[in-house]
Order: sequence, then structure tokens, then C-alpha cells
Amino acid sequence: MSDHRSDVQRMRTVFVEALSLAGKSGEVEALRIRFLGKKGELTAALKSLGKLPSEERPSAGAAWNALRVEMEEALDKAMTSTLLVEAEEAERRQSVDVTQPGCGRPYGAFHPVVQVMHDVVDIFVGLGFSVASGPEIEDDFHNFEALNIPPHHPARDMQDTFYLRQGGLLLRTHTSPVQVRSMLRYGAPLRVVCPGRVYRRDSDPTHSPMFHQLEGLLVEENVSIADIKGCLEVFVNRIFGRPLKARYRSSFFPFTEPSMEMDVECVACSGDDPNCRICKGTGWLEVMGLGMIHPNVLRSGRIDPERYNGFAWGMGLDRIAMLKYGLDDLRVLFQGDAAFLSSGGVR
Ligand code: 2NM
Repeated sequence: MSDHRSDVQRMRTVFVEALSLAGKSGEVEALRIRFLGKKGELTAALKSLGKLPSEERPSAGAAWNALRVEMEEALDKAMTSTLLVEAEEAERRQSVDVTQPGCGRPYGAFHPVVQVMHDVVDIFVGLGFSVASGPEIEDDFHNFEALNIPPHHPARDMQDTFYLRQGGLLLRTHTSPVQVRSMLRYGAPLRVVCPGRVYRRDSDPTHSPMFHQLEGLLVEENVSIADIKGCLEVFVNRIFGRPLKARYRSSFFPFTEPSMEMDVECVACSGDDPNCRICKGTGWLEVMGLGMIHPNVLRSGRIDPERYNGFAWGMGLDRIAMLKYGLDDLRVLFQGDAAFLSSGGVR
């Protein structure tokens, strides 16, 4: 006859010993299966109760069942505590140290033409000008007719202007239509500059079908050529960062009379280098066209040319950017080379 008390005690000792070594929830679960599973050691003992003589069964049953309850409670406790430790460990592994420095992000930069546009606009705002913009798709009136450009002027040719298929519309060839719109909207007196994209059917190393202009106009009473010279010489000195000699050559535009081209001394060589690739050895750089606004243009803007007069000018921002950044091919401005574009500095 087996002594069930010592059998129970032996299994309890083995179980307690094994559980004390189980540090992980998986090991605790393995012990539950080993002792309490379908083919477990304690399950087998309980099953064999039926083979005992009936007088031994109650006390043996009570002893084995007491061990089963003990085991279940001990396994539950061990399972809870190992799961808790494991959850804390997982949390520690996954947590983010918010005190670590960031990995950073590269700075972007404005496109050189946009930087120049901001610089130019800032200077004219400092001289009392407002900034206006308008549509890039224009009509014949605002782009040509109101600007005193006659019906058979070559600028109106299909060769020179992009026309839309329908509606007689076109891509503006200059920003002057915005000035016409400004005169109509605000009247005189008026000081306004209009930066923006313009379009011409031209494409070679020095011409892009889309380029950037800034045109400006000032309409007041008794405006003189001295006013336009003073205004634009302040501008060129500020944009190139130092006083530059300027000269004016007679020219022609339909919208101004008289009309001139303004040149400044070469920013690269000041006229000292006969082989200068910026001024081609001439010592001078063409920077803009200008003139006194034609009375017909004022009339198109519903401004009385008997009372008011004014000056206007136009410059290519791409060209100013090329001069400022020493480029000899303007196409780099439109090719999207990130290394070139980000070399312009950060604002
Ligand atoms: C230029 C040169 C000279 C100009 C004239 C006007 C307006 F609207 F008043 F008629 N806007 N821009 C002008 C004058 C533009 O570009 C070379």
C-alpha cells in the first residue's frame, strides 16, 4: 500500500522547487501543463484515486485536491508577477528618450530668382511703392492696346507671343497689364511695382520662354526725368550693394516717351577687364528700360494726362539674378538642379 501522504509531499516539493526556478511566464505555463495538464503529473494522481481501496479514497482525495488548489494558486500568482515584469521590460525597450537631440532636417532655400524678387520688392516698398499682381493669362486690351502698342506691332505676332486657342487670350508678354489694371482700380497718384512671370516665344542660352519681370510706375503731378533717375539709381546701388556709375541711352518703347535704357558700370570688373565675361569687355551692363509714361497709356488707365504725368520702368529679374550670382547661362535657373538651387543661401 502506497503512502499517499509522502507521494503528495514529494510532488509538492518537486513543484515548489521547479516553480522557484521559473522566471518567465512561458516557464510558469510549462509547469502548469506538466502538473495540471491533461497528461499532467497531478492529473494522473487524481485519475488513479479510483483504483484505491474505498476506505483510503477520501483522505487521499482530500490530500491530492488540497495540492491541486495550492498549485493553481501558486501558478496564478507566478503568472501574474512574471507577466508584469515582462510588460515593464517591453515598455522600457520600446520607450523613446525625448531628451535625445533630434536628427535634424535640411534647410530649404528660396530660388535665386525669388530671392532677388524679394530683395527688389523690399527696396521699392522702402521708396513708397505698393506691390500688385495680376493674371498671367491676359486679353489683348490689357497686354497691348492699353499700352499704346499698335495692331501691327511685331510683339503681337504669333512668332513672339503665346496665344490661347480660344477667346483671343494670350500669356502676358510683360507685367505692364498689371499696371494698367492698377491705374484703372486705384487712379492717381499711384506708385506700384508688379513682379511676376511673363512669356515670350524665345528659347536660347540667354532667353527662356518663361522669365521674370518687375515693372514699376509712378504717377504724380510734375514728375521729371530727375525723379526717375534718382529713384532707379537708389535702387541699383541698393540691389548691388554699392554705388555704381549709371548711364542712359536713348531708346524706344510704345508705352513711354521719351524712352531710355539704363546701364550700370560692370559689377564684376568696373570696366577694368577687356576680357570680362560678364560685360564682354564693354564695362557696362544693361539693367532696365524706362521712360516717361505715354499720355495714351495714362488715358487707357483713365488718368488725365493734362494733370498727371509719371515714369515707368521694366527689368528682367532673371538677368539681375544672373548678375548678382555671376551666372553666364540663365537656363540653370530653370533646370531644377538641387545642388545649384540650395547654394544660394538661406532666408
Ligand atoms: C519697360 C520699359 C519702359 C513700362 C511702362 C508701363 C506702363 F504700364 F506704365 F505703361 N509699364 N512698364 C515700361 C516702360 C516697361 O520695360 C523694359
